[in-house]
Amino acid sequence: MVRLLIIWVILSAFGIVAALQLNYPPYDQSIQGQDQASTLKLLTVLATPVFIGVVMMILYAAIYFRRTVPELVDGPPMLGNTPVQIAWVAISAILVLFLAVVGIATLSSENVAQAVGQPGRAIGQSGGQTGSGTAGGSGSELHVQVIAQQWYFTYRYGDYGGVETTHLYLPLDRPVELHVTSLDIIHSFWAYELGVKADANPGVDNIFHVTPQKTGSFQVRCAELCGLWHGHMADSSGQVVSQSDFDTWIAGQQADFNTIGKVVPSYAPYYFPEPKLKAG
Ligand SMILES: [Cu+2]
Repeated sequence: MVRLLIIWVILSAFGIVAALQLNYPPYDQSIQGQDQASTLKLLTVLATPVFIGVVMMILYAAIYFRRTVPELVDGPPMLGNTPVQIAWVAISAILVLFLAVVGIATLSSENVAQAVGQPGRAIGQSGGQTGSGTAGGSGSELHVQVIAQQWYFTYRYGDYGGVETTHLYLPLDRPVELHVTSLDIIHSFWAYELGVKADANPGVDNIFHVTPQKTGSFQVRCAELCGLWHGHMADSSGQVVSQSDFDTWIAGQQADFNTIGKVVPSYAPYYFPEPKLKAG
């Protein structure tokens, strides 16, 4: 038992060091993604000694309690082992209670309180402010509506006159409030590197918060089987760019939108399917 314990401690130490070295998805392109990665890291570090202990017990039993000749009798009945039971319950309780404390502390932290505390808040003003490239100021929260439809995503920027775009550009280090909805059937908006995965339902305004902290592109895909060309909805990407690059880009989008915007439905918190339009 002592020898096994020593081996377990040594292997667990190696295992924890290895678990700390790994990079955990969804990595660190957004603050929320980094939070998810560090939670995954914590769970992996805690689970490593448990996993190693279980594997060691299986190997030990397979080697030392192996039956060498065929026997048709049962082994001696074992009716519990008090020290093992106490250790088992105590270690499980400590791990679970520790995770409960971590979970409660995280839930009450500012980030999460902000994310869940404002359901149903009105999306940025529709109409108006069409000419301004820095509407809402560069430090304030940016409102972006994600519209899923068969079979692509479009985006409307509520703070910029509801301009509709085919690519998702987000400014660096600025909190973004994503309003995910659908034009037709159920989709799922999945920006993996940002740590965002949100149901996109017609008639529903599903709110998610994300703060990009690294420039670069990220994948956008649909994570809900949504018809024949569902796979096409994986063929899309977004960009995190500096605030000045974003201002230039959104100004160009607004110029384009001035001509096409007349035939696009007016900006709304959510939309409903229009079977007649689709059929015709
Ligand atoms: Cu879809």
